[in-house]
Amino acid sequence: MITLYDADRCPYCARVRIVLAEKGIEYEVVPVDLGDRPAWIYEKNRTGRVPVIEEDTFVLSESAVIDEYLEERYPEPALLPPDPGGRAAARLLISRFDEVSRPYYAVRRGDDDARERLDVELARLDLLLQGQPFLTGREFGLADVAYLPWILRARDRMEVDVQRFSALADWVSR
Ligand SMILES: N[C@@H](CCC(=O)N[C@@H](CS)C(=O)NCC(=O)O)C(=O)O
Repeated sequence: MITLYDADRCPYCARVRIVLAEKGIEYEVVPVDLGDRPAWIYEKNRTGRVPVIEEDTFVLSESAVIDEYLEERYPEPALLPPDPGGRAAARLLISRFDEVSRPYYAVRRGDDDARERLDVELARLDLLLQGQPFLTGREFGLADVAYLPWILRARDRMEVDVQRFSALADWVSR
């Protein structure tokens, strides 16, 4: 049984919860209070951050790495495209996620121009989604998982109007 060290509000944890749910993997949750982090979490992850998964003696951190691990260990349903080019495109988007997270956290801090900077990135995603239903093509996959938790939180908690980007809004509904 997989254990997920988790924090409910954490979008990186949401990435892992989504993949676990998509693949129907049973798991148990150990909630970690980020406001009062237990010392033992540093034994699971030297950065002290969540998510972390554990299975017997195997312990793994970093949401994107965990998601790729789950994809390899539980291949069905596939969350990466079947062709090498499609897989590479998904990994490229995931590795460039900082382009969205930097302005996202800047909005959260209330930095000047942050909302405009986030809009530029949302417009970029919108453009991509005008040509295809999901970020790397016809099927929902790891790239969508990597971005969705932040888009939902921007919409629901930061009053970012996602409806201004119609392809992006359709993708969220999908
Ligand atoms: N790069 C990490 C980031 C994880 C992360 O930043 N998690 C936050 C919660 S959303 C955390 O544990 N923060 C505590 C801290 O930074 O001290 C990943 O993708 O898993």
